[in-house]
Amino acid sequence: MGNLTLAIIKPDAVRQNVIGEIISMITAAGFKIKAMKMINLSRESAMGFYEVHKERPFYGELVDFMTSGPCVPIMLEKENAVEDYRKLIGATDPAQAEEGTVRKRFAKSKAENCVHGSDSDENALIEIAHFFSRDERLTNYGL
Ligand code: IDP
Ligand code: MG
Repeated sequence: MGNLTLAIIKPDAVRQNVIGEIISMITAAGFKIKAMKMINLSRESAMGFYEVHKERPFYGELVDFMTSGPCVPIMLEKENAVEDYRKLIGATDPAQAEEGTVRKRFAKSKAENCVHGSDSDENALIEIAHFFSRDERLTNYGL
């Protein structure tokens, strides 16, 4: 069972000024912050990060959205991190998200849904390495 995941507080949540509320929900759920920063993603970086979705009809819209303002990538540690964090954020479409989840509380649409979460242990490591250098991680975990 992996113990790391990559969260991103997306530009729509930064615009709503709810970075603090979302981090509070994350830490209250037992996650430890292992690396964090606020950045403006370049188009190149956003396209690379979402490369798995490049054939999807919403890819262009997704890259536009993710480069529309600053976002906050966060490396998180907890036992069963990937699954537990995805439970905390709720379904991709906030209309489907359960009460008490981050997306139910703050997301406005399926596209602008406040937060990202890795979908597997393998992708978590790839995504953490996309944003954080060895020096930026409190724990290197051999990455
Ligand atoms: P996830 O973020 O819950 O893992 P994915 O299916 O991996 O969802 O999609 C990645 C991101 O692409 C979503 O978080 C959302 O921002 C955007 N997205 C997903 N489906 C749609 C859609 O049907 N229309 C517009 N944007 C979408
Ligand atoms: Mg996904």
